[in-house]
Amino acid sequence: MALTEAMDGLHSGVALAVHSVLSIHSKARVVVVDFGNCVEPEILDHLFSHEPRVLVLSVRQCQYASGSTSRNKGRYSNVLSVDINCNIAESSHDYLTLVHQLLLPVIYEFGPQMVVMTAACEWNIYPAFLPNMAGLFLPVTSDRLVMAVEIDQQRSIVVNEGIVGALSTLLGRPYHPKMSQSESLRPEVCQTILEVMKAQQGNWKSLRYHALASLVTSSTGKQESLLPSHLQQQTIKPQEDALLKPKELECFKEGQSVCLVYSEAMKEHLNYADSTHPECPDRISCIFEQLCNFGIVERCQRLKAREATLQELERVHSSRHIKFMSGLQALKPSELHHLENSFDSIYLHRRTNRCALLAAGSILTAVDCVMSGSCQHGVAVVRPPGHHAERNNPCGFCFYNSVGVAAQHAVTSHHLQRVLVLDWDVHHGNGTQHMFESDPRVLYISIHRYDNGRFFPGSADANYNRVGLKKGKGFNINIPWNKGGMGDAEYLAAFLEVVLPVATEFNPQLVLISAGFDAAVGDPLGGCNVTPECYGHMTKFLTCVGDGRVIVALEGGYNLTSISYCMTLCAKALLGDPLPCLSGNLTPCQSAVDSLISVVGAHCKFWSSLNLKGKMVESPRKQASSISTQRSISSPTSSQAVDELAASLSQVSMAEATPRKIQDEEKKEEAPGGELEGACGGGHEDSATTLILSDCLGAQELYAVVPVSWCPHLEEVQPVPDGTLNTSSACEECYDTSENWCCLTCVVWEVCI
Ligand code: Q9C
Ligand code: ZN
Repeated sequence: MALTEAMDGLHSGVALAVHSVLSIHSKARVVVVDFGNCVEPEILDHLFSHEPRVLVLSVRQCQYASGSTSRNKGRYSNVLSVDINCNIAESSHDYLTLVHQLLLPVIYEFGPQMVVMTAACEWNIYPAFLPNMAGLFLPVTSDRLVMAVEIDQQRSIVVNEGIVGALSTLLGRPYHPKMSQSESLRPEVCQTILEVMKAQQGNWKSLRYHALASLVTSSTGKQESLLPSHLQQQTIKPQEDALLKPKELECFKEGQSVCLVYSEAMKEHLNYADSTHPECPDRISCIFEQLCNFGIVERCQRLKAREATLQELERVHSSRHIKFMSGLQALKPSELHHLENSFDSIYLHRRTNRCALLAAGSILTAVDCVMSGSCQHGVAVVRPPGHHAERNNPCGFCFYNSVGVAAQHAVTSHHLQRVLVLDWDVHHGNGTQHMFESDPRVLYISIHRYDNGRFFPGSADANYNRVGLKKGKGFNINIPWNKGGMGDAEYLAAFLEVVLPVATEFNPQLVLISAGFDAAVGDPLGGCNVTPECYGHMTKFLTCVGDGRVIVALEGGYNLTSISYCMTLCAKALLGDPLPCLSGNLTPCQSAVDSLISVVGAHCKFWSSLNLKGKMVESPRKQASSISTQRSISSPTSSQAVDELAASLSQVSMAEATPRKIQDEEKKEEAPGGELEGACGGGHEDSATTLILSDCLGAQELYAVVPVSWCPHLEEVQPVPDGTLNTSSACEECYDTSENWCCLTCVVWEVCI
């Protein structure tokens, strides 16, 4: 290997190191992420351009260049260059978006055994840069990460904090300095990401199937080069509070950093009539036993389970419901059995209330422990589960909404402004959504099977277009899968493309995971294939957002072996242990990609990190409750219309087997007239219509009616009363006999020539 003269010490060192790894391990794959400088940008590219075992990702700010740089076009398949025409040094948001949505998908697809990250000093890097990058790159290679950083005496303060934070992160304790409220993404960064994505789609499936891919391809040549004058180069001045001496940094605090709460008392709730019921007492004891076997329990601070108090429950449940629950202990088994029929998927026991109180109280204890600073993270091995429980009634094996009670407790008692509830139970957490859908302080994100409305709990409330209400608009994110079999590839894509960007932008002070493991391999109810390792990776990702406080609370999950391994991997992630790499095909299936496209389409106006195409209408924090009343917002530009069209067309393309529909809740049969989505123009009576519509659009010779995903009237869609729809009858209001099945307030008319 020839080192060129122009090469600086940092890069020649990295080149030699990579070369040496490859000579020792001939089959190794190495990723070099080079946050370099502009002086000699192409050295590593050239050195490794013909070495397929090395993938070079080089990110540079080139604020002196004009227009888009040619390197972004991608000359070598194993070199991905990201040249950005502005100074993004101070903006964490810019970097993180780039890493989440562009670099990580490619890195996971490449599947390296080692990542080498280099950072040159010329960049005025924001303090959390190194720890942020360390946290995100670590899990990919089971912690085989090398960071090569050039230190500049002049900026030693920022760099020192960064280095100490990075070391802490490498040691398994992600470092979370206070981040400034996230600024908006810079247009240059959005443009660059889309440009690189487009150029590299031929090389990387993860980019081809990225939720933004359809937007990328539909925007050919239209994007203007933007260089607003307000983006002058700025110099960074370290703030006073950045002048921390390493030993004062929080990351060096002694003590155990994960608390664990479990009690056998929660095994008492059981099904008298059916001992084979999946929600069985052994669920929690199996998990606990496995945590003991892996030496995890002894590494955690054990907390005592307690019952939730009346006052804590009343914040999210009605007194009627609480009274009903406490009355159960006085009933006979036969009476309890009889009562079960008034609910959906519920069995009752004399001890049900006590167990449900303990489940909720245990999570509250973990919240108090983590918020007091005595632990960084928490694990709650509890049952019965909670996320289906509504304010006023039990549902789906759930009685009190434990995570809901805990989120409200964090807001009310700990005065938190931003709590993230991430629900990866295979079922939608209807109860949690309903409790917080108008509250912007609690961001609810759920990844669940939806099956076009047919999967439990079987309501259209679980669809992607339920984005929250009033002030909570944008703070309810549903990621609905429309078929079974989803696994690591799909969950990873959901995380990299939606969960991480949004969670990072939200900047939560606390993350509560509604951790059902019924999407795991082998679950009898879920029909999905998520591996325990993947649950570990998802947990680890969440420790990288906001203040990095994460509590994992058990919800569903019915394969005792699976759930025990899954919880073990989550706990290991929280303890900072290296996680096994994800293996296998990590390309998400088309149906999952379609779901992600819908989610991004519904939420890009609330979250700038999902809005690389610049479709932002209002930022979520500034946005008022007025969105549905402001008509101006509902008139998209023509380029928006094109994007919506692209998004809805890609929906149509997966419709071969499953025409889009929201299932009539009472009527589980497929009757053509029972399709509801037509109310906003998106429904097609059958697949023949679908084909004709897309044909016409291809030929560009007809008018097309395109529903907008943010139509504020979508929520008002009701089932067709008698199950049939006569499209030729006159409109009840205006007696017009032309088509009356679309919402004319929101429809976008696209005139094709
Ligand atoms: N035909 C949780 O995972 N299934 N609850 C009922 C009715 C109920 C799942 C099927 C599944 C409830 C917490
Ligand atoms: Zn579930």
